[in-house]
Amino acid sequence: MLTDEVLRHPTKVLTEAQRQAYFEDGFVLVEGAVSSDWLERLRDASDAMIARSRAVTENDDTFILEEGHSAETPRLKRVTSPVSHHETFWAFASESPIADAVADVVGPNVKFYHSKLNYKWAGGGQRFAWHQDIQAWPHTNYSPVTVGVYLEDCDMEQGPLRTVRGSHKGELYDLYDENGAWVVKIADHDLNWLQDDMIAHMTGPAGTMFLLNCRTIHGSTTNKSTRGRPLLLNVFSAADAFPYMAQPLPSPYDGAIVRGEPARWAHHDPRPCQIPPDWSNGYVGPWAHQNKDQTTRM
Ligand SMILES: O=C(O)CCC(=O)C(=O)O
Repeated sequence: MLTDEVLRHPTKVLTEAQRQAYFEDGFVLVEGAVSSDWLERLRDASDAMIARSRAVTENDDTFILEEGHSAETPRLKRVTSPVSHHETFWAFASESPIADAVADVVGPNVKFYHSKLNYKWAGGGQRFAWHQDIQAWPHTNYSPVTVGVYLEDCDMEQGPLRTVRGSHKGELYDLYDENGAWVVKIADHDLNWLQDDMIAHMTGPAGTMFLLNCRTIHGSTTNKSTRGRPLLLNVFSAADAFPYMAQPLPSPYDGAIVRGEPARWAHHDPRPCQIPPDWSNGYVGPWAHQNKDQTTRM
């Protein structure tokens, strides 16, 4: 659905100004978007996952471990596809107002794509180099949007997600390095135009939500604080956007329609998209590549 058509539908969760900001900037940050009831349920589900991780000693399909992880002191980078592992995460993705917020920016027909829970543990945590998401999971159009929700307060010390304002309107960059390795990182020389005042930090109290367009350049630094930064990320698209490469984070809910109706016609955006490695034999996430080069511009 084209933006003009989306705008003909009144918003349900965002204000009109927030929706305009999303289209203009490629993201929007909304404090107090998630109720305390949902937050409590999500934290309980997260605690249950952390408890399960105590029995885990190496990365597997569910847990990506942070250095120093042990049964006594769990340290997680990520729970992959939380919707596959705890019913609360799917209930939140499908029943909570976040899917309505997505409808506000993609139109009334909304499809679920995948989810992840990035912890960024206290005193370290994963950093993410500047990148765009859509090259990792190309779709027939650029409606895919990630909804981020902080389960705890997140300030500048905790390595909040940060975005480059308006970058969704620019080009898609090469996420392979000069040796052809998939590094999920935009090369420094491609970002020589980037100024500090173009960068927005997604900080806020627990329950803060942001919507991030799939073309928007974003990243985050390490967590220098003594507090963790659990960030739940759910990706949705308009129902008329169809992925054409293997799903990197499969779940039983791939392609589930969470609002409105399935599409009978695919919508195609003519702008080209880079193709990722073939994930059909398993996904290798950015942590496998990005922490090798700590000098790179963040
Ligand atoms: O957790 C973060 O800070 C960034 C996550 C991210 O950029 C991604 O998963 O694409």
